[in-house]
Amino acid sequence: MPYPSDRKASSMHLAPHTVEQKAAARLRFETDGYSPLPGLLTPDGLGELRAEAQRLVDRARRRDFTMSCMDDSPRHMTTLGGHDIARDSPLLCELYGNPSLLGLVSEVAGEPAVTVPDPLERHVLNVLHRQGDTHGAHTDDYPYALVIFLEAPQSPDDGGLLQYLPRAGSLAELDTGQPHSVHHRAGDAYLLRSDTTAHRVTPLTRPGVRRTVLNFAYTTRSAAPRRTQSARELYS
Ligand SMILES: O=C(O)CCC(=O)C(=O)O
Ligand SMILES: [Fe+2]
Repeated sequence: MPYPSDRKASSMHLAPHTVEQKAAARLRFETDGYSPLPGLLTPDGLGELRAEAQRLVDRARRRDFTMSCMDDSPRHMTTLGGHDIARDSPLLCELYGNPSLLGLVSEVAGEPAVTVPDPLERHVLNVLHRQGDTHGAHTDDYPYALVIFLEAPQSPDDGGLLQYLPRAGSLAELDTGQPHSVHHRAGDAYLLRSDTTAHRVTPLTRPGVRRTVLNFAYTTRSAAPRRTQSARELYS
């Protein structure tokens, strides 16, 4: 169902967080470089955003390759880049810059987060939908990633787990160290310190499972730009 072009994301899509919830998320983020934001989306918000993703996914591209600038880690997934989202989805663009959302990210991050100018990478859609699909090891170019789940595997046994290791010296430490592994549900989100935390999504283990996320990148006014080839390889 297409949205009228004046359709606005609103607080209707986002569940309120209490002061205590935000303080706990801030503490977790400070320690782990990761904080879950369970139930970030309201049930209605999840329904509308999932419908929006279904509408957009026809324009997404299948990607199957290894990324040389990220230790040849695999990408088996379908993606839609920020420039395509900007053209086709006023709803997602508005949600990306939504003041309530930016306020929440800033509170959990512990510093004012601002939107990323790069049209390709600022907001992207990632879909894992075949057995074996995976988003391999990497770090992001920008300091903060807000990942919002629109579809998620039912069980941790289905794969699609986020694995992350804060302040990792190298991507190889995801194999040699003891990364955290986390399962999320549709409507959940998490904030990641994504430029210094090695992370990846484990392969889907069976057919019929889908994992669809929005990744919203944020930065700060003082963050030094760090540009790799990764976004161009995955989203252009
Ligand atoms: O899907 C996820 O949980 C991680 C997404 C991610 O790391 C990215 O898009 O850079
Ligand atoms: Fe990432």
